[in-house]
Amino acid sequence: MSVHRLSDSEIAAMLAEFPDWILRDDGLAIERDFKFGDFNAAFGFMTRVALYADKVDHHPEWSNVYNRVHITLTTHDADGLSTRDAAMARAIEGMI
Ligand code: H2B
Repeated sequence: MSVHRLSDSEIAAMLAEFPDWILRDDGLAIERDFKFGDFNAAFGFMTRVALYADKVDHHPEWSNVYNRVHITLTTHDADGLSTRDAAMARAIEGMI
């Protein structure tokens, strides 16, 4: 399934909406680090994101070390960023 890839100005607008997310050096993904009080809180957050991601069929690339979670959002079907990443970032911001 091919998905529209965001233009540079659309990416700039997305970054303005989500100031805690940074554009990866290659411009193909956005990333954010999260820090929680402990592993339980971090994994609870990951569980909420995982259930949502499965429902909307858009999946984060992520890693977890104890109370830290690193999330990378990109759209494989667009070979870069799409509105699906903006929607996922928006949803994630509401799950912290
Ligand atoms: N997740 C992400 N991050 N990008 C995609 O392009 C994508 C996905 N595509 N999850 C979905 C699944 C696709 O592979 C399935 C077949 O709908």
